[in-house]
Amino acid sequence: YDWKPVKEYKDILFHKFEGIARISINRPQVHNAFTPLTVQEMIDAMHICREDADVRVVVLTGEGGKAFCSGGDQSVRGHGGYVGPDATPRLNVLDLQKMIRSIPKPVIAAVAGWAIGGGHVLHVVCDLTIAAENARFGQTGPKVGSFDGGFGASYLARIVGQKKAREIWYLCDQYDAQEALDMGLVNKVVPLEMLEETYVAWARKVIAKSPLAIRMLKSSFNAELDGQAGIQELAGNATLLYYLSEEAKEGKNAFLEKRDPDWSKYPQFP
Ligand code: 2NE
Repeated sequence: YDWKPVKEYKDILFHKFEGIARISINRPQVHNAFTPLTVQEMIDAMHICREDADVRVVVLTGEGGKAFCSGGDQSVRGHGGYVGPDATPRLNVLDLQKMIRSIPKPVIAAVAGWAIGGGHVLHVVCDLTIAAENARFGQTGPKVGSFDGGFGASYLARIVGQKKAREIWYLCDQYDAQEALDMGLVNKVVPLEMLEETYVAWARKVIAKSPLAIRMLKSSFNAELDGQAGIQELAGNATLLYYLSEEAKEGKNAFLEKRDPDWSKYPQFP
């Protein structure tokens, strides 16, 4: 595949091919653990993916074939969060999780090797997960003095059920790709060497569908779970569609032309 670099970063690689953007954590020496800088770069790349109309699907992955992501880099964990070059402790991965959820395009996690701790939560919040056979999943928070009680707990429980989610967090066991598939935690398992062709094939299938229908579906799935923020997303899409209508344009035109709007021209449905 002819992946073209989009922008240079220190901790991540960012490529595009056809309508697919690929964000890949590039810290294989620590199993792709993230620091505040890694997350800041991923957020920047996600902003670009949101604004770029050519991008229809985002793929999140990790370099090296041995890890998707091993969560927060424990060597820079300080008093109150993970510490970057500005010496401020941060948990900015929570902002990244929200972006993955709210970007109006499907995000596919392509998991080879470890998806552990905060790295596991990252794949959980993605729309779809394709796992290589060597993938290993699990949470470690209670072992290393951490936890994610947001999407990492509640959304995980929506996916695998309350009992299994509590098991995952309370025991901190690791699960192989087949176990993950069996509990509905991933969509598909493929041999490692087929991971790239599989996520490209899945992305192409999504890209062949109506963009607005996919956008509406993503916000519809989120709306039920995300409370007011979820309803805001879905309602924002309803406003987008309404702005495309002649009826909505009549309101704006009447205001600008300093006249009363004439709604009688527009069909009323039962
Ligand atoms: C992933 C796992 C189980 C792999 O084990 P193994 O034995 O295959 O590899 P090893 O030797 O542990 O790791 C290779 C190198 O990567 C570093 C290791 O320290 C090691 O370095 P060297 O000894 O070769 O110098 N490494 C791996 N993960 C790292 C990490 N997260 N931070 C810094 N260095 C890391 C095993 O490596 C493992 O259990 N890793 C730790 C997983 C973990 O606990 N992550 C943090 C969870 S908390 C979190 O992510 C979080 C949250 O809970 C809430 C908000 C935000 C974040």
